[in-house]
Amino acid sequence: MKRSQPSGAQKRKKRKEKEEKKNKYRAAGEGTSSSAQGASNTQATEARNTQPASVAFVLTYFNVRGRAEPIRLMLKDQGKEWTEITVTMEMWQQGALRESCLFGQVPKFQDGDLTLYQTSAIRRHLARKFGVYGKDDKEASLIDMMDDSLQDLQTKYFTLIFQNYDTHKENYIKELPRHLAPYEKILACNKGGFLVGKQISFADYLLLLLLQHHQVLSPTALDNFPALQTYRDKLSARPNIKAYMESDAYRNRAISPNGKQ
Ligand SMILES: N[C@@H](CCC(=O)N[C@@H](CS)C(=O)NCC(=O)O)C(=O)O
Repeated sequence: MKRSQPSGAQKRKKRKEKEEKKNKYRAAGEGTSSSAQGASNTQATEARNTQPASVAFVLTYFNVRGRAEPIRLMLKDQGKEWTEITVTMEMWQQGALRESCLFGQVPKFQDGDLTLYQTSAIRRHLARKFGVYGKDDKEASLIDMMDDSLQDLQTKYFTLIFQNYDTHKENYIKELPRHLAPYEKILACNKGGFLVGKQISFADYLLLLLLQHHQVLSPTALDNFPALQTYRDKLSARPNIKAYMESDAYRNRAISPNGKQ
């Protein structure tokens, strides 16, 4: 049987419904009308208010450090402003935001008319933009290598936090020196004081955060790693990083959504 074609009025109705759905998401996402975002709205609004008109960075993520923190840390260290759209579980579960994200996940990052997903791509995009991707191709490749290895460590850490914290924490801490040793070796050799070369790179932001988070997990984690300690202190003393890490925005933002750390 021939299916009946939707009439013009039906088509218009469908279009209107679609538009309404989109607007609903927009309002919730920007946090201007949704009470679900609570305190985080203030942060997003503050960022918007202090942002020069020419800056159009927008980061969409949950109110945790998680995968977004290396992005935030790089933006802070480089003195950039951005608008933070804080996603609540309630918003996420509604589904419209998830459906609007290319791979159904956040972080989402907007740089003007460019929308990016995938943390690594976002970080590398900003690193190229800010000139923290090495002085030449050789350094860039070494930075990629360091960052990929750090992401391996981050994945191990996330697995512990999200999947088997109670049963595996002790063993994880026992194994940790083996995972930190390569960075100790690199930093002891590199007189530039960074993972690669003589200037900070996007990989350094991830290492600094991983060191901090592992020290929360195990306060003695760096005891036998003098070069890592010096490195942590040096990076943490960079004025913008110091100010950020002493701020409530950073301190009050949980490392993970399940409270494990
Ligand atoms: N490979 C992706 C992974 C992103 C990812 O796992 N995002 C999580 C938050 S950290 C997420 O969106 N979870 C919600 C979901 O998958 O429904 C990236 O690095 O950006």
